[in-house]
Amino acid sequence: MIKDEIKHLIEARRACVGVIGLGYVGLPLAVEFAAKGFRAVGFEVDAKKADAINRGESYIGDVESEAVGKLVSEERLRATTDFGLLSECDAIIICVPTPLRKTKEPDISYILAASEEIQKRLRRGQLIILESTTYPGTTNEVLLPMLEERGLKLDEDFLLAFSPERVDPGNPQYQTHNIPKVVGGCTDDSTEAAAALYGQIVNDVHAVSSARVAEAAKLLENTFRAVNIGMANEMARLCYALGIDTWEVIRAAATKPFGFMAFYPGPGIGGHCIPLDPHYLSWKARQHGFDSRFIGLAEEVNSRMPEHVVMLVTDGLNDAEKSLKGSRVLLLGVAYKKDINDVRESPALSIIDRLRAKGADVRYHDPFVPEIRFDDAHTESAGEPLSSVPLTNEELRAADCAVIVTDHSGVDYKRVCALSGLIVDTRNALDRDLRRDSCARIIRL
Ligand code: SAJ
Repeated sequence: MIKDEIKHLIEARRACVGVIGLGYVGLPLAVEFAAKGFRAVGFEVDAKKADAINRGESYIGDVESEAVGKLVSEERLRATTDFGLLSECDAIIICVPTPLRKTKEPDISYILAASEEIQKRLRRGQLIILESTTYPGTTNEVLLPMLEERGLKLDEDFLLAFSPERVDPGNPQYQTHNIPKVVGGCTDDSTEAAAALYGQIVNDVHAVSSARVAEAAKLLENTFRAVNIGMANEMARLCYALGIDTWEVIRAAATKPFGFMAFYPGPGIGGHCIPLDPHYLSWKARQHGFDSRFIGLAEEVNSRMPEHVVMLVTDGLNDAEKSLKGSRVLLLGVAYKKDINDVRESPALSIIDRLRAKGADVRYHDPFVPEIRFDDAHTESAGEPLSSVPLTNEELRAADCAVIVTDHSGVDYKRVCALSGLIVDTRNALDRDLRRDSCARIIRL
């Protein structure tokens, strides 16, 4: 039974572990296995990344270059663009992106490319695991046929499983070793072998009965967030209409010690998980004639928050007898969430585009993001980059409206309150004292 052969190699830590994709998921994973004594080989299509790793340089915030350098010098870790080396790996873990197409349909092209590379070198005795977030059925319906195409058979010759990634970049409390790992194989042997592998680096492995269950669990986790954030955003628009302070309402509800989990309104949702993952689930549901309305509704509410923010700015300027057209609007923060530099799917991009479409002179300050570029989805801004301006007193005084889009910790909100005439706070960044002592008109989401 190859399950026993693979488990033996794993338990003896003689298994060679290959990781395809050395991004914020793959690199920490490869480093964890290498640090536990396995030989880890990272496969990258980007030679610059592979070279950096082999020089002992990390380009991922959560991975120290010193750790990489030590493991590379001990020949425990190496990176390569030569996918021919996949044949040497006893376990291969796929950690590639799963974006959406412009039609909001799944784009599994990266998974297919990685699977083709594996298929060419697949040999008896290998354990293949997919970690990339994808719709239920991908492992069984897409990967398995590809891997069996050349005559090798599941369970007899190779094992195949899915295990969702749960990396939370920058999280000081949860790293790979203490985030429970869900594992689901296409067969029981696959589940058992994959659980044995992750059991070497993770304290808690949660085995489920199939790859589909594991794929669906991941999508539930992130759809849960998107739907609840959507509820918080709808509550914000409702409270605005009723003249009630949303944040005070949520703070009060959160005193309930059971049966409630606080989510907060914002300018919209960004990142490469929450805005995208639910569409993988709804796409698959539609293939089975099922309309997952919560996902669609959450998307509708969340994607309209930039429009709501622009309305707040317009209302605030109007009350000061100013038109949005010709007004200078200074965005504070453009990253998709606080204290990071990632602007992927950031609502700030849509807010800037909408403000520009109405004739506003838009600037931004973000200590983490020196420059932003717009894709062709942002019609008013396509092609022309925008650079972060220094947060000078002059900049603050000259703005007709300051909009807090990302509540970065390092911004001097006291000075913002002292020098701004109108502030739209979409993140509850200004506490009660700041609001009380400020002469600015402050509109909160
Ligand atoms: N957001 C809100 N209100 C909230 C929470 C988030 O508007 O109450 C916004 C954020 O500002 C951001 C977007 O939603 O624009 C997504 O925020 P997020 O906190 O979900 O952060 P992400 O996108 O980095 O999500 C990742 C996910 N991790 C993985 O998929 C492995 C998610 O499952 C985690 O729960 C999340 O990190 C986390 O908790 O940090």
